[in-house]
Amino acid sequence: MSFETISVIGLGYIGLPTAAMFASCKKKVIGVDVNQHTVDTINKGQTHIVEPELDMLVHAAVTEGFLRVTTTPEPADAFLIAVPTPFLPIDNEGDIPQPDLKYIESAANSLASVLKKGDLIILESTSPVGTTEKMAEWLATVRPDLTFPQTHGNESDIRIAHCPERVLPGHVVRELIENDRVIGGLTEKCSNQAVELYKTFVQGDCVITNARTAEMAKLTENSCRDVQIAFANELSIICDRLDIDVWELISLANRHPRINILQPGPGVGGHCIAVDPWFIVAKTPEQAQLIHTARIVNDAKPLWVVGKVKLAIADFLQANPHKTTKDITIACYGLTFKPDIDDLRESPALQIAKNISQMHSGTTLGIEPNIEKLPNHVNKIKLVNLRLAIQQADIHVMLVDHKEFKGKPFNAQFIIDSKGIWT
Ligand code: SAJ
Repeated sequence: MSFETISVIGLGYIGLPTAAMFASCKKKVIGVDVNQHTVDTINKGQTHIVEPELDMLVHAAVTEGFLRVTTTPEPADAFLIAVPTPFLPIDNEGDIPQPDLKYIESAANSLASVLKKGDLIILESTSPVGTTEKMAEWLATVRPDLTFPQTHGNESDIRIAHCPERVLPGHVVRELIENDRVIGGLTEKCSNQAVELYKTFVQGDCVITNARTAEMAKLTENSCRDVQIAFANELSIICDRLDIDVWELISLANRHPRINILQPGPGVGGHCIAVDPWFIVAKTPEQAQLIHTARIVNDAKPLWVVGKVKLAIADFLQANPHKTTKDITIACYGLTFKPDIDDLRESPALQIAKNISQMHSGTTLGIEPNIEKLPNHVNKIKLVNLRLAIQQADIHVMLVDHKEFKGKPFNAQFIIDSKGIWT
């Protein structure tokens, strides 16, 4: 089977780079996204995402005619679905968030009308165990004229596989090429075809398993990291209580040949590690005790940082009795969910800065070199440059270790350093 035309549905942080990679290998790629602005931007050869090398790849793909983007699916030989899998709204504080599969369902329904015998469909979106099978059922219901792997095995008209993305934001293009891929076909034939498709640009190994294991592999990777970060975050709180420098402690412990503790921070953000472990907890709440606790530990860290800011305000007022809270300017350094990217999704730093700006009657400054404009819901944070913040702020809160902030740029009495780069 040769895949002449490939369609990528959902042109976000994963879909767009993946579409551009296929196009760079001179495949005809049809990108699909429901957002008209995204479609218009890409068709002009531009990108709506900051990611190294991506703008160049997309520009070349569009100008050379290999990538075209639309709002509705068109016929293709292979379809990759890379849409978000968020949570359903939570009714009560403390409830376990439940996954919302509506974007996968609507992507599947929209491509169903253009499906033809021999097509391959790959679900790349991070998904709770059982989603690929569910998607196959949805498709079979809409297209009773075609046969599917769940009923016709290797002889099915349509092939379906789960192949989770595993690339790290900031290194997406390199990791798309170099990382190994887990390929979970609903049948052996589905897996083999998916491997053939990815081998277009993947230099890593394409390892075959079944769809449920592939789904669980992705959730396991991110849960493992979440649990490890929770350990580091808990250590930072213990060390604060015991007056021990947690970063020195971790670097000492990591000299042990079998210890590799991660770094504490203001919390865990992004749309992956802060989300995916819940998919395991939601499915097996009785069994997933440690994974659940790690989520709670990491989610509590931003409020702990806010607590430290409150203490710093009290200390500042004690040291400056002629001043009131209104006179105090607090600077929050970094607002994205991790260093050197422009992504504010599920950012603990933004949550902390927002929280400070709402509780604090004085000025709250935000310093974010990767963002030009802040979203409306954080309109009490004043976005300024580093120089101005250093001049104006009384309390300095280090939240994201962007390269611009490295090598302590100033001396100040009141510093809360959640990343350990100024202490
Ligand atoms: N963080 C810490 N301490 C650390 C490492 C990270 O507090 O030592 C924080 C970061 O600041 C950030 C969050 O964790 O807020 C997540 O950052 P990350 O760099 O660990 O991961 P993501 O979310 O950018 O990407 C992860 C990756 N998964 C793993 O490394 C297991 C990536 O490979 C996945 O493709 C991605 O999730 C995804 O899309 O699922």
